[in-house]
Amino acid sequence: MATSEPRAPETEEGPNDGPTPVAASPEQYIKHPLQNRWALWYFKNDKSKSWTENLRLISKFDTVEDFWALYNHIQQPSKLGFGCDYCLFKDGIKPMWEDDRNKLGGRWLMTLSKQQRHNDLDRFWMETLLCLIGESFDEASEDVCGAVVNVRPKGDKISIWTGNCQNREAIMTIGQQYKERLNIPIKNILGYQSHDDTSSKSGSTTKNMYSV
Ligand code: MGP
Repeated sequence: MATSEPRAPETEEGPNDGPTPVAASPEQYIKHPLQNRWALWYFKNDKSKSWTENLRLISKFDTVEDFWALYNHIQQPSKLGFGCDYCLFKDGIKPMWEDDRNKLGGRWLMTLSKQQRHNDLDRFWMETLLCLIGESFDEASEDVCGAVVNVRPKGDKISIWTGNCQNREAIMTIGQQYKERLNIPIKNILGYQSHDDTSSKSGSTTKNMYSV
């Protein structure tokens, strides 16, 4: 009786003489792990809600491939509405001053001019993300908690948050390498401010603890 099972054709050479199957190399199917797992947050300024309620977790990732999948799926900062933020933080650290791993810390703050929204904002943010997930600051990368982009009418801001504002050496390494990586002219000064000072500031500026 005929069977519907597909059968290998029988040749004179016999069934085992075909091309030797090549095992796929792990490079072809294993995603490239990152040193840390990261969480991307989105802040939307809804005035009827508290600051904390406006903060939403978008997604977490721990491989290069999943980072790009997420990055390519979401809007660039320059397309966000005023008052919105993205925050990329190490898994387990909430993107707020109050988190245990932020409360003694501070941030390298880059303030952009209004024109830079078109020229630099998206490029700088992508480079900032790559610095974080690529652990680009040598051992000082341990001190990094996350990064934030704020889209604001008065000028956008990008900052790298670190965990302890007394860790001068790590903070300076991060500031210097970040400035180089973004190709910021030497004359443009980046300042580092403690969250303590930022959260308790009375005027419009916070004093710099460090600068590069
Ligand atoms: P912002 O969003 O960091 O900067 O802080 P923005 O909008 O440019 O304002 P500016 O004051 O720097 O000119 C805006 C406000 O959001 C703060 O004054 C706080 O009320 C609130 N806020 C911001 N952060 C980062 C936090 C935080 O970590 N925790 C809490 N509780 N409130 C925060």
